[in-house]
Amino acid sequence: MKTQVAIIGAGPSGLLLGQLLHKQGIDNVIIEARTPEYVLGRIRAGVLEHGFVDLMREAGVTENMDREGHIHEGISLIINGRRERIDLKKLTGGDTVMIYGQTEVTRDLMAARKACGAPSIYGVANVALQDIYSDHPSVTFEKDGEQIVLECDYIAGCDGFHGPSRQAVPKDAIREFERIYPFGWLGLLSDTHPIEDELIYVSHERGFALCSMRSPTRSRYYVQVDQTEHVQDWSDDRFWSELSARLPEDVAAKLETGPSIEKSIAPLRSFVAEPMKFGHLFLVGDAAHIVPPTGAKGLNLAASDVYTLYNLMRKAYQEQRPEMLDLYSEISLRRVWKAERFSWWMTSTLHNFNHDPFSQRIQDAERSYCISTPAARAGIAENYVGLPYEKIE
Ligand code: RFL
Ligand code: PHB
Repeated sequence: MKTQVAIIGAGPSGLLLGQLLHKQGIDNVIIEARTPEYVLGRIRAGVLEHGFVDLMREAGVTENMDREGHIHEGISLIINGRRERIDLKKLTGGDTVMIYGQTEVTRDLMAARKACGAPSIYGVANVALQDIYSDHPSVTFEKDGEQIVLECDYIAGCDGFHGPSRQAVPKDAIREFERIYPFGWLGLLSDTHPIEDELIYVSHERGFALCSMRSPTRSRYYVQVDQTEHVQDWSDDRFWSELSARLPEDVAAKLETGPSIEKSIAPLRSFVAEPMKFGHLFLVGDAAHIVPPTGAKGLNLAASDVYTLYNLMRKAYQEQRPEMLDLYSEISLRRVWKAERFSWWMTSTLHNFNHDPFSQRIQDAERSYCISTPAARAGIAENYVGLPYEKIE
């Protein structure tokens, strides 16, 4: 089997890259370890930057998003009972975010791929990357017991944090930066009306909480929990009462509770691999970097990697300038580290830690300052809506 770009992973990174390349006539094959149903069952992101939405538009996959996505012009921060709205639109001169779930994005991209007939192979096993530093790399894998060799010009490793692409890189060619946070997020999805029209981030003495949503009838809530907690110890009732306890009384009074559709605990981690290109292999999205979810940046960062790689691949194939691909790491990492910084800052400021007295006072000051002036709020807004993508000349 032969293609131009072998894409490992059919999460949002792989599917979006595949669709954009296909539209430009650049041949690609996507291989995925799981089934489509399994991929769609993972409940993750809900907030899309406008850059993400623009890229979906370029891929021609916005029909459902335009109909069902909701534009949000602001978010609220409630810190020790003091509430401030961050007016995203006003503070950024017109930018907003879109509420549309990762599940829906993935479903739309899967449907578009099926409709255009580009090949995706689900349920593959024993994926291995070969000869990444040569001009003729390949990906080998098993499908239904048959051994397949996929020859290609380039490999896009879109296989998430635990996938084989990053593991295929020689240890002395890669540098990894990591921070693990001493807590996790317990998330609950329910078919209940969201507590308010906009997202609310809460910093409370009992811990962080987030009120989010997927639609006007579907809510997504999170509470900070100790990393030793187990989801089976959290009945729906226990979750709802903990969430209520972290909200101001007037807000908690509006909380509509109901049975959970999904409930899970996610660990929080910051991680960056440098560089993101190794010979003919490119790491994209979670395969290269992880952010804690507090800044809503993970999926959005995956999209900016895709934007950069897609545009550089166009230069390589359509203008015969393959050397342009050497810029991939440098351009991607500039934006990655800014999003890492913002996600680390949101996490560090809004969650409870076991701080020493000095660090605790500094955190108190940060919490009080960050919502206190229009300039401080503007910094949050600018990062939350997403920093601009670097144009590729
Ligand atoms: P994914 O989604 O992990 O997809 C990788 C795919 O690769 C497949 N794979 C393999 N395929 C073939 N062979 C193998 N050996 C393979 N090994 C793995 C996997 O099965 C999978 O299908 O990575 P991708 O595409 O880079 O997308 C990244 C996003 O999923 C992630 O960054 C976001 O979900 C993060 N995130 C959020 N991001 C946002 O931008 N806004 C948010 O509001 C937001 N909220 C969140 C989040 C992540 C969360 N969790 C659970 C970590 C909320 C949460 C709770
Ligand atoms: C979500 O709706 O799942 C969500 C929203 C905002 C975040 C993280 C997750 O910062």
